[in-house]
Amino acid sequence: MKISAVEAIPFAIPYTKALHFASGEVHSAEHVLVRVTTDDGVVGVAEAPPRPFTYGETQAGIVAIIETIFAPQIEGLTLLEREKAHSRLGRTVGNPTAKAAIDMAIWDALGKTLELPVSELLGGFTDRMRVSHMLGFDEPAAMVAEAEKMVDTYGIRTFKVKVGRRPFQLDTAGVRALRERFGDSIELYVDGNRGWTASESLKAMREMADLDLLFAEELNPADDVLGRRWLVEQLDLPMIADESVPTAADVTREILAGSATAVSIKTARTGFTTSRRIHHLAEGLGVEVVIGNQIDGQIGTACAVAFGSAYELTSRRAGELSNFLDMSDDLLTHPLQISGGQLVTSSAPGLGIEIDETRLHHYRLDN
Ligand code: MUC
Ligand code: MG
Repeated sequence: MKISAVEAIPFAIPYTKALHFASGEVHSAEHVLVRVTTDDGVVGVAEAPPRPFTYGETQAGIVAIIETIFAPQIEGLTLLEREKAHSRLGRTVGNPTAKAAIDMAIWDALGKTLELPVSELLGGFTDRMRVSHMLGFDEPAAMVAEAEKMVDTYGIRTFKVKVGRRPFQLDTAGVRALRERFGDSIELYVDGNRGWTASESLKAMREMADLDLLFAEELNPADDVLGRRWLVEQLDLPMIADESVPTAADVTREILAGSATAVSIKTARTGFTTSRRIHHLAEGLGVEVVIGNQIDGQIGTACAVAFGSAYELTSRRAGELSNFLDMSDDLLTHPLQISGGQLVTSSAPGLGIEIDETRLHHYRLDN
């Protein structure tokens, strides 16, 4: 049960379809595979997806901080000393995805050691989640075509539409086209990735007032505290905080300040140990949560569905679990399968996933 090694392996897998949104774009999954090995030979895995435009982490930076700062702090702890690991990683400010991947790899190794699925160790509420698909910037007709493919192929009926362009009509036209094509057979919400000002956000949301949106996420800058509170007061739908709440303390501040009314939980950003704290906090504060996607590959998605299905609150809404569909390949021996609009969490020990060593050898950047 004692952790003997923490490794950080950079890899890159191209996307077949790039995702464009207000704060950036992703063409290749340049992630870091984190492997935690114990003295009795158990190996836990997770992946860290750097989002330089959001948190300032880069692939090289994640490898460096894990190898030089985090691994020496974690090696020697047992798999049950997760709070000690959390406390030691917490001495360093920032670096959310590097910390989260170490935390989740420890949970995976613990589940394998105890021969229990992580999702059941976390809470065991259900074994599946409905899936929400993210539609990046595009022409309205192309967005409708992509949504049709998701409905027909995977049964997905919830869509998060990226917005935040100028003029805002570029985005509202796409959302309207989706509602007109599918009527009330789909759920729709929008995510601005901080692209608009508060007043642009209000104008855009008013233009979409008849489109029955579920949520609006991070429409204007995270540090525009008063603008965000003003928007919450004007809008009659939950405002999700995403980039503005990378920690549990940020969730407390945003919700109590009245500048958000719902929270995106991303396991890629807060692992299992901190996501659990955020879940409990959201439950206590009585706010909705959505399981978000940090543009995860299949390893990260397995983590997100394991966490999301563990609790009633996190499994109530569709989780963002489908970005991996746009990758040309991945690292798992058994690819995740979305069908009937749902993703089932593995019932095998740990995260229930296995790394394909041939694929890892092919895509890793350090050999
Ligand atoms: C999202 O919900 O914002 C895009 C940027 C990022 O940090 O995460 C993704 C998805
Ligand atoms: Mg977001």
